[in-house]
Amino acid sequence: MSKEYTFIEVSNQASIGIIKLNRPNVLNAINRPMVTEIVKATEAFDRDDSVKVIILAGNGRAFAAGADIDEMAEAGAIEMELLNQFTEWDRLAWVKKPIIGAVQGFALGGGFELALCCDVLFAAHDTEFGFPEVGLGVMPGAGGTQRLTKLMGKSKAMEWLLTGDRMSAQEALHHGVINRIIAKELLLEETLKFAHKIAQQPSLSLRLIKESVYKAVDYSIYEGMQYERKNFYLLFASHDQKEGMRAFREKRKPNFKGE
Ligand code: CO8
Repeated sequence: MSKEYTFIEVSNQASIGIIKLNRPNVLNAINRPMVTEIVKATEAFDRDDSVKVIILAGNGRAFAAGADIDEMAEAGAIEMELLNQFTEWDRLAWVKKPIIGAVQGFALGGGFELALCCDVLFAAHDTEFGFPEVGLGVMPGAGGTQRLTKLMGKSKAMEWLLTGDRMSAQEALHHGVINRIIAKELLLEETLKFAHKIAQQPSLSLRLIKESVYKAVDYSIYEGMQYERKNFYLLFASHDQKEGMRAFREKRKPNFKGE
């Protein structure tokens, strides 16, 4: 466990980098130093060749109950503009390795937005998602209106964002916001199992698949397919493509090197 972080716990378990939010007294409310730490740890794992997949998790009663309201309550608009804090959050979208969220309890406001930065989301039965910002006289500011709408469509997203109502894990699953619901006591174990499964795959393929899927979210189908094709061609420059196809023909397991 690393000593360089105050608001998160960081560990590395056999090619899986794990980041746990750790402010349980305030339900992991996300203050600015915590964002800095999350981004720093995620980028460090992204650069670390021994790590293939990153897990982002909460603890106790929450993944995170939102941005730290105490930190924001007295802020002014110009101060916020000059602080420009969201450029730091934006860096999470540049992380190349798969990020799997393991969420439990409250995933509200900025906590929900952080969960939506993950590529795959597993949630415990007790998870409650929501954007209560409307009731605080504000609105989501770290991608909530955009990412939720892309995931569940305009009408449903509008409903959750305008009411501030909470969404159960079951509803989130139904609307394609999360991948799986898992018993709380097995959440980390099952997430790790999934992460290890992905980690067996050649890392260049993982990287370019992730990149291509996000193009599908933002590009037209034609532009997205051109992008996909270039990435497909690029993989033919890799050792792992030669090894993967050779191993298939020789009826043996491939030995991937991540290059
Ligand atoms: N910020 C600061 N402190 C919090 C937060 C929060 N978001 N959430 C909970 N806490 C604190 C409480 O103040 C309390 O502290 P204390 O014990 O010192 O009084 C402690 O955590 C436990 O909370 P509760 O006593 O309220 O626990 P309950 O079980 O009664 O209620 C709830 C749990 C329903 C989750 C309740 O705490 C709650 O409503 N929290 C606020 C949820 C919310 O409104 N989130 C949105 C915040 S705004 C936002 O996220 C904007 C995102 C955009 C940008 C991100 C920038 C970084």
